[in-house]
Amino acid sequence: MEKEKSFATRCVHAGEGHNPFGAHATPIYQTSTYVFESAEQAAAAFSGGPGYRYIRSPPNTPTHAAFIEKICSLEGGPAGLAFSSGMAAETALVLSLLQKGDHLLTTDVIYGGTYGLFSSLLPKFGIEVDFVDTTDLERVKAGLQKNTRLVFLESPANPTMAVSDIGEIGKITHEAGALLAVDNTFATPYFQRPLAFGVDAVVESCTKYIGGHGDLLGGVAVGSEELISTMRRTALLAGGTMGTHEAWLCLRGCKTLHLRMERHAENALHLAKFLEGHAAVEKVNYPGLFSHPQHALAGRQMSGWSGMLSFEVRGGVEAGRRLMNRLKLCSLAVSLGSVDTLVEHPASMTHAVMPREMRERNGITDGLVRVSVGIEDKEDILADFAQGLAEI
Ligand code: LCS
Repeated sequence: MEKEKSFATRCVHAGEGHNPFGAHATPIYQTSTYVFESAEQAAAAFSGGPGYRYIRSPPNTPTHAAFIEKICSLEGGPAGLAFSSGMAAETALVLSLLQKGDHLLTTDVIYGGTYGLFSSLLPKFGIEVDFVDTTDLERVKAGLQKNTRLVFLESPANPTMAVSDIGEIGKITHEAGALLAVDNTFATPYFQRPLAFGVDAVVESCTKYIGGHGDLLGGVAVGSEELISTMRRTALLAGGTMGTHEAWLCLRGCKTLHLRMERHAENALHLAKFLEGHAAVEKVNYPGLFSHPQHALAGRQMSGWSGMLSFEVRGGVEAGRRLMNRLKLCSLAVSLGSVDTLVEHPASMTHAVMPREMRERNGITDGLVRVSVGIEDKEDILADFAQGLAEI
């Protein structure tokens, strides 16, 4: 579908409509393999020709192809690939671009699973990894080495919402001869399109806002045809392909992405302001607040603040635990980006794998509570936190 259509129209229409029998909704092509009309046709398909071959082999199925066309249209990239999880997308990215002796420079506030992949798996393959504060451009410059092949950012970052300057880091990275990848899970293409800043690859966990309803596991990578074709070879060999039903759920999720993200962001700002004014709250991390250290930068590179925030309760970990145990409407759970509000404790849950010293240095304190603000009525969410925080 042509790019000129507005984002909302592309959410609904991009990738759709290539259906036989006039099916209105894209069908779920629940098949593992494909039948060829001749041995010659099969040989051509397996020697790099177009078409479907086998479900692990991109383009996987027509359902996957429809989802990839839609997400590429939303992220503004020419090519994409769907994975069984966000972690599978990241793994395929690093296995495609890095080899023994290479260096990966990444950010020091990052999802715990990504931290684990980079800090414990990659060094096994002779890949050096450094975590730096990427909100500071000087540290990024200082962190680049002769053998740096990839810089990997998460912005806004999980769970402190730290925002890194994607455009500037892209320039610095490219001058050093490396590539830049951005994890766009928190902002989604609705609020941030890293490829427009010259980034080489976007990866995203579809488990979150893309699926949007907390009922699937998936991931995606979008980038240049050259980069994605390298990843296709890795994905074919390493596996980690998105399931067909998940591709269909992601395709459907994208159709309401623009509506959901607006409400997530409206509710998150409302809750962030309430928490910032609450006597029991020490500090709120939300890019939409003037108190956020990169508020101005976030305003330049994002078109909205998205639905994630974190905050420190006065009284530290014990007060945080009391709050989480008292919440009634909001659920205590990891993951994020679902229609309902989820609350979790990064230090003991999503980021427990990170050494305490690194967590403390980067603001992932024991008292930090993370909220994935849902699309319920904002006053109901606020009332739940008000009762949870009362006399804490
Ligand atoms: N990137 C970010 C920013 C994430 O937050 C996550 C998962 C991933 C990648 C990995 O995606 P997955 O493989 O789970 O699809 N974040 C989680 C979180 O904060 N709580 O539970 C999972």
